[in-house]
Amino acid sequence: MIKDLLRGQRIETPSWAYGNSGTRFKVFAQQGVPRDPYEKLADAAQVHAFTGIAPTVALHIPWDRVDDYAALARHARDLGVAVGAINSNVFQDDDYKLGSVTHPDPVVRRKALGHLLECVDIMDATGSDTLKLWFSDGTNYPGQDDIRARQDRLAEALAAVYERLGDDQRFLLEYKLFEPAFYVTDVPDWGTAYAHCLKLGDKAQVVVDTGHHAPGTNIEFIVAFLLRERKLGGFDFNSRFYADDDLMVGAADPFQLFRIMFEVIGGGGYGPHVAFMLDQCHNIEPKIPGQIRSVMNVQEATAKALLVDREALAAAQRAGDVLGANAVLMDAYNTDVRPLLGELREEMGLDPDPMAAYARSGYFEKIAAERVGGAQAGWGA
Ligand code: LRH
Ligand code: MN
Repeated sequence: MIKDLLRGQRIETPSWAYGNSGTRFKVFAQQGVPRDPYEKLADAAQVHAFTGIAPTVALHIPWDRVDDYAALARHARDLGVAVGAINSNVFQDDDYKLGSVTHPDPVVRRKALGHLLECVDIMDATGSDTLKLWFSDGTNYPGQDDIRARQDRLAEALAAVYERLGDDQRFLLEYKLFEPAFYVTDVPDWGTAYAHCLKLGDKAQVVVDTGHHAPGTNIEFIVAFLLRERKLGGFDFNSRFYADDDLMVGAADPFQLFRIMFEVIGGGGYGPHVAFMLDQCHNIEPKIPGQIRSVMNVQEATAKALLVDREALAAAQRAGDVLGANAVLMDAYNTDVRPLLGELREEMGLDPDPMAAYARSGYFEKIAAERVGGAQAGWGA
């Protein structure tokens, strides 16, 4: 039973995790980094080949811009993966200094909306059903712009994108407390994202990036609430010690990831209608192993969450047995699920140890030798 549920797990890796990334202080280049979206897909296919549960890859436009998106989607299929969410980018153009869809100048707003609609065209061309919208829009000083007017502009753009979506398509609106804006961020929290999506309809849902909250935020509460409202569209999984650190999911706080997956499973969110996406940057560690480890971290947290004895938990909760209820959850969390997952991988025809199997495969040595010359992919920031 639990193995069947784990066998059906689907985690989406981000194309940008395979490219160079860093901080404002330094972007460290690495050997063998892809030079184009085709090579990024090839690396993502390795993560699926060794974990068996990472069959889709999120793209980011323009970082993954190509002449023929249908050909790119075919290339993905030939590699055994598929194009997942299309991520818009209205945060790197000089015109967007004061905002994109919320900019005071309607000319800039129209340009930003044009990009969002282009991303829907790319969904049509690649067969993707999900558009992920994150806006860096915000202000840095009180008085810089009118908070309410910016919300009106945002709502207008979201309505236009919503209108353009096909019947089987949806968009996920991402919120973030701050950065790059440091006074007001126009979509700063789940409530703002939820309110905008509620007004629009079922094709608009909220994505929870686990690095986008104020310290101390109970993220699993947000997850439980959004699931109850049928407004949880997906996750951008990563982890952090301080701010939007974009570290490997589960690395900084594996217990939080377990609590999140516990609420996902309990709230009916463990299924194809919720996108489990990674959104990470491997600034210093090797990228493909970093993604394999991240997928395994989500898998381990999921296995532990599936092990929770929910009947015993419900009984303890009904009885007001605080310690008993907590113990039921901690028993599952403290269970070593690695032997179970090793068995599952063997039953799936995979090596029980994906990290060791990838290291033995020689793939890194191959790409390090082949990918010489050309411009390594990155954020281009
Ligand atoms: C913003 C964000 C968003 C992406 C970007 C790569 O911080 O989380 O999801 O577009 O990272
Ligand atoms: Mn994100």
